[in-house]
Amino acid sequence: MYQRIVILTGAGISAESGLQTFRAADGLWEQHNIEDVATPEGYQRDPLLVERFYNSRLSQFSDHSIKPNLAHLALAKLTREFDGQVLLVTQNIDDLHEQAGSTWVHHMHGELHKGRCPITQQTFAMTHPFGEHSVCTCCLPAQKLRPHVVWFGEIPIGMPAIHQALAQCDLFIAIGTSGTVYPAAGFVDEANFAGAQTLSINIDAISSDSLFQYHLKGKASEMVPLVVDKILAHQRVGE
Ligand code: BV8
Repeated sequence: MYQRIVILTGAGISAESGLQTFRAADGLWEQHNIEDVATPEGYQRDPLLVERFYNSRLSQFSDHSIKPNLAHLALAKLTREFDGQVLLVTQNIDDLHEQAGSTWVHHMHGELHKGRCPITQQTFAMTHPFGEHSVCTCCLPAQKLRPHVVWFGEIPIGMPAIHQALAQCDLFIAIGTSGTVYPAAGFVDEANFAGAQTLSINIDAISSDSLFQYHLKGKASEMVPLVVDKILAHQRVGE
């Protein structure tokens, strides 16, 4: 049935694992202005505030209560068992796809568990919270690491590879994303242009639903396993 699949996940796939989304009533952006915590200007203006924002998200993982849910596990099964090509692109900076067993995850907005040297752009696994003690080993004097995260106004990671996969895909599935941030929100247009089938899975109806041929309304942990089973059984999705 399908040969080349592109999957885009957003904060909604991690919601059932206990991680806040961005735009829910109790979401991350309700407690902070995007401009203050997710832009280079905000980091320049008040690095301690931004470090506190990302350290609070890092600390959620310290008690190991945040685990992959059935949606993450189903996508890992798809990447293992599908006999065609799957590109798993996530807007999320958590590592729940990797914890679920997905081996090749394209973090287009970066990764929470990595810091980046502001001089060399080299990335480092975070062993301490962001701050004076998290410094690079590639410079003298050592430089304080910034979050390895794509902020608003910065260019997402690996865009050429994503555009190429979208141009060739025959199925595009967006899971748990509000479709409000570009360029990710425009991927469905590229998939439609490529003649792919397009499916969105979301607990709510969202404004970009009309751009998708199919929409499954429900929790990712319930819908994604069903869709993965259909794909592996060589059935069309969305019907
Ligand atoms: C760029 C990392 C240039 C940080 C993030 C005007 C028009 C168009 C574009 C722009 C514009 N002005 C500025 C722009 C560009 C800007 C942008 O799009 N702004 C928006 C606000 C208009 N974009 C950028 O700046 C990007 N860079 O454009 O560079 C360029 C581009 C290409 C090539 C050359 C140059 C960079 C954007 C990256 C910003 N960084 N994250 C961090 O994580 O701290 S964005 C952040 O929000 C996330 O990463 C994610 O990408 C984004 C959207 O969030 P979602 O994942 O969708 O989460 P949200 O809470 O919104 O929604 C959750 C959904 O899940 C909901 O729909 C909910 O119903 C659903 N859900 C909840 N629970 C469940 C569920 N679904 C299923 N099951 C459940 N259980």
